[in-house]
Amino acid sequence: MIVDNPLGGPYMSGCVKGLQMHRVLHAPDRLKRPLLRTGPRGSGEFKEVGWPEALDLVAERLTEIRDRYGNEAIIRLGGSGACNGALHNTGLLTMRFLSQFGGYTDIEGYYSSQAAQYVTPYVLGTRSVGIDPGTLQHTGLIILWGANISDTRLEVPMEARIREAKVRGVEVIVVDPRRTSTAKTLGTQWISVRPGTDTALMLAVLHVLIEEDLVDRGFVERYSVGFKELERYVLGEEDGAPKNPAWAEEICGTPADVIVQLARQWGQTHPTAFIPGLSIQRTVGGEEAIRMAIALQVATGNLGVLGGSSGGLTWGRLPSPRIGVIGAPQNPTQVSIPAYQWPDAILEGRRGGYSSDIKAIYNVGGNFLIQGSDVNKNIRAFSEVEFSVCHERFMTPTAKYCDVVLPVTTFLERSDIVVPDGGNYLLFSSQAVPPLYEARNDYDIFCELAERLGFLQEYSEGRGEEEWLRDFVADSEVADYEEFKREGLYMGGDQLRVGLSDFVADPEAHPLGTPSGRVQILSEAYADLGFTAVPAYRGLRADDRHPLMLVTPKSRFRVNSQNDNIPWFRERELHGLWMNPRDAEERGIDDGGEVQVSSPEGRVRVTVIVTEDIMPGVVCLLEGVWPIFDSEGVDTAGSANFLTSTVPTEPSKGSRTHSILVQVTKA
Ligand SMILES: Nc1nc2c(c(=O)[nH]1)N[C@H]1C(S)=C(S)[C@@H](COP(=O)(O)OP(=O)(O)OC[C@H]3O[C@@H](n4cnc5c(=O)[nH]c(N)nc54)[C@H](O)[C@@H]3O)O[C@H]1N2
Ligand SMILES: Nc1nc2c(c(=O)[nH]1)N[C@H]1C(S)=C(S)[C@@H](COP(=O)(O)OP(=O)(O)OC[C@H]3O[C@@H](n4cnc5c(=O)[nH]c(N)nc54)[C@H](O)[C@@H]3O)O[C@H]1N2
Ligand SMILES: [Mo]
Repeated sequence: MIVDNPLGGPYMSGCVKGLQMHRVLHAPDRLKRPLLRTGPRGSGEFKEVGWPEALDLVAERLTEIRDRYGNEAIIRLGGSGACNGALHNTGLLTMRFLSQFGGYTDIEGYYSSQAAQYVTPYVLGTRSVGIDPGTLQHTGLIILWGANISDTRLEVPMEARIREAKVRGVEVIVVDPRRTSTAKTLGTQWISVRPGTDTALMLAVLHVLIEEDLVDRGFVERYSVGFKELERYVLGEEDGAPKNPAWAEEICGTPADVIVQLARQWGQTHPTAFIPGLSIQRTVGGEEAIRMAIALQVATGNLGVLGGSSGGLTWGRLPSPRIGVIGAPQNPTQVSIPAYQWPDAILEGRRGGYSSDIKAIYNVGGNFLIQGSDVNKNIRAFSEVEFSVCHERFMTPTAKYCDVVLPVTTFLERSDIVVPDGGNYLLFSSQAVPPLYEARNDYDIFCELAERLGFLQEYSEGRGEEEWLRDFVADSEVADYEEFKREGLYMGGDQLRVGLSDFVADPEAHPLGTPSGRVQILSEAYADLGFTAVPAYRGLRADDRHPLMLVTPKSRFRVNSQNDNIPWFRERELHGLWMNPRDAEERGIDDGGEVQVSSPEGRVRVTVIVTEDIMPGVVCLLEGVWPIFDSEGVDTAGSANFLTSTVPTEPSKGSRTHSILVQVTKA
């Protein structure tokens, strides 16, 4: 039986994906030996070969590509999967290898959080703006805005801390187009909002705060610049359009009286913890939602306050305990392309304004033929390169397009130190079983290749796993390696950290790294990019051809695309297109029927789930499903990224996988 580490106390509990990880380890379709492609790309025809033959081939092909086209002809893809290991880190290991090989084209930015990472420094001068979940014991109101905590967690102790607050009588408001499991189990109120319209809803909240004199003027004055200009925009003093609840209702689909209520609760309860999901910034104009959320936490006097929050992303936005990690030297070519547009960069190259012409893909810890937006385009990109290699646990749709597929271990087959996304603790993940079949660690695969290419000493520095982990701990605040390894958990001293609390305690002594030293509700630097100086609503509007808005959130039972090939996980949840009864009736669609979902980019066929758990005008397909193609090549499993677009949100060039317009018809 698998149990939680008792040292973690009541708040550190594993999730279903971790507790059931043995099903991944022992899955019958685990890759067992290296594979070379024998049929056309995507056909899934491979032959098994020995490790020496596979590695010789990879070393030879990489060298050929480099010699003929230069290092920047090789692109690094992936970097997730097992991404938070200090050693077995799919991103860092690949960067280290390709840098020492002379360089590569890197992907810059993040699928997860690019818009927020980009915009937050303009407003706050830092990205370190999160809260420790323990601070929720001091909160008076929790607003989960596009945050489905009971499925996505966003910090291990978060769910338990919210539940505890709710039991204490704290209201938990959930703002989401869907009535999620979070809304049902943690929430006290569900407020529905159309995707990508959060900025409009927040502007209307501010309108009410201003009208009802609920703005904390002293706080605004002391800690920010530009509130006056935002106020004028909100009141419509320049454009004659007040951003009031009636204005927002039309855009957001949220009733005006609900907006008024929300504003009153927010303005009257102190402190309020506003916890955004990452979802609100994976939209067209997602940058503005983050700017506006911060402005609201300033207006209500909650930024940097115990029990409050900054309004910026909370997940991963505080430092974890210092610990050594495997180093990745700077990429010698210094060439990179926006992560969200990697297929465009491959297909268009320098001709299309990108910085390199890409001829080879090195993919480690990524399944972008499911997870990348616009899968049809991704398939074309993978079809075009001269060479592609991946390290994988399974024959994923992406692996099927690679020339060489190298079988890797899961995290249960190796030891590592796991650095959480922002929590003040570290985990020691001890090897549970030796590597199965012929699977190898990513690290060992790169060592073998480095040896063939003449830089093994540089890559490994003569160290194996145990030596690296000891060295990492030596370079940390953890005193005793053996004890840490035995106990599996190291807790940092302070579990009640609030980002920006220094600044709020003494803004003169701890000014922000912004031009004014204060919160830039108005940012000239941002306006210089061609956008509004104060946050303003901009977003997609549905049209006649594509009248429905699609969201594509995470499944409780998958890590993005991981686990969908494993029946136990797949059977936990019915996959289908969520649709409100009103939209279904309009189209003569019955629950359980087959529909076609089409966007400007592509189409899928899928079963429909007619439910009141999604608001009218919005449909939902959980992301991460492995496609099943019919004879015409149309996906019949409902894999969301056949419908998404690689046109990013600007200026961050971030993903917008929650801003998709679609039409749904009976199949
Ligand atoms: N179980 C599980 N947990 C995960 C992951 C996983 O794959 N599975 N993935 C991890 C990763 S990589 C990341 S980046 C994070 C992502 O974390 P998030 O981005 O927060 O997760 P999502 O599920 O995309 O969205 C959360 C909720 O926001 C709602 N939503 C979508 N668009 C909007 C919008 O425009 N406005 C509002 N108000 N709500 C909206 C969705 O309906 C959903 O219920 O989760 C992490 N946690
Ligand atoms: N429509 C839509 N698309 C999305 C999103 C969305 O919300 N909606 N979310 C986006 C987000 S936030 C993210 S982070 C991306 C995630 O995109 P990906 O990173 O492509 O997602 P995963 O499915 O987690 O793929 C990781 C792969 O790594 C493999 N793997 C696991 N462990 C290891 C290991 O130790 N070594 C190696 N070599 N491989 C390993 C797994 O088998 C899996 O195939 O997807 C993005 N795509
Ligand atoms: Mo992510």
